Amino acid sequence: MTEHGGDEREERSREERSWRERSELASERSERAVASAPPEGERESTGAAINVLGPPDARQVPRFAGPGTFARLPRLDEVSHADAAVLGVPFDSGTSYRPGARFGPEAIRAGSKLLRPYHLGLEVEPWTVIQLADAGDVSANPFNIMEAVSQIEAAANTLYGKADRIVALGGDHTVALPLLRAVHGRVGPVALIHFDAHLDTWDTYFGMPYTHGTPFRRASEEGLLALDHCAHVGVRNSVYARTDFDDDRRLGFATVSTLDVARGGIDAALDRLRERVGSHAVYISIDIDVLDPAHAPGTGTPEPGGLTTRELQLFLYGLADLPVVGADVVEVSPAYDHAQLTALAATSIVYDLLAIFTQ
Ligand SMILES: [Mn+2]
Repeated sequence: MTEHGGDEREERSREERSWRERSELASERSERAVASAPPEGERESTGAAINVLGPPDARQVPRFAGPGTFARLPRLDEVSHADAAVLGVPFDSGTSYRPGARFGPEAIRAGSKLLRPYHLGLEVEPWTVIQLADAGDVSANPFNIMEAVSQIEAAANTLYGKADRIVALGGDHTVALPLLRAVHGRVGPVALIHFDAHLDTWDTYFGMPYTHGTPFRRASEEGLLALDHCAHVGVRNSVYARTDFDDDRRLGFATVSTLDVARGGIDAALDRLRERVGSHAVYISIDIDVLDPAHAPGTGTPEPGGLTTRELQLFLYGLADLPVVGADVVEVSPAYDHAQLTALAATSIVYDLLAIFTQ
């Protein structure tokens, strides 16, 4: 910024200033930079929308300062309408093993401060091309799963009045069911591409139908999914029974296992996925445990032999031109994380999804 470049104090030599003067001036400059920094979305002149409000410029407001929203994007109430919104869903009462995904949204937001404006993989500046915003967190009852599911569905439906698409930050995988209900209400049945080490189409746990291992059986039963146009990617050892896959096919899914990816390559897997979804609207649900624990240790049910973060990126870029209507990234459990590995992986994936929304 140059608007205070003509300030008389700027022209005094640094040697003349006392330490106190310099300190005060630095503080004043910093405050002014925060107040007047051009959002990255407005700074660019690449033919993008002029009225898009983006994050503060990290060359003027350090990444570790500024708003606590995802990527320091504006809050939803700071923009009149968002093309896509990030929604935190801090709920993990459907977890079967290690809990803690209720702290996933704040970990992902904390990891997102490092994101920069240009997405190299898709050659786009997401902050500039479309209006993005952070819609905050859903308040979901941690002691009553049924009520929480209803609250998440209601929150998503309300949000759709102000944002066209949602990327949800889980939370455990239970939250995908109410999110799919809300998406179904807008566009009808969707082709679900489900990245996960697990099928999540089991019937019940301990007799309970709404858990993080059952959302997609419920979704299929409720008619939320385009039957026979859905797929799991990244399924691997260990599974309860061979018959799980028979049930799964009947519910409308094909499976691309990590061994399929390792043996046949990502391009062949992408061909299968694209053929599978056809021309249907696509919803992408990503359980962070699809990644190998080396890449994402901070999760509830880690399984060795998973995808690398880079392989998942290649999958997402290969799906970018499909009509993706919504997405979620779930099961980030920061208590089991190390050096933000999982949070940073999740952050980069959310960034990929927002970039896909610009396509
Ligand atoms: Mn899952």
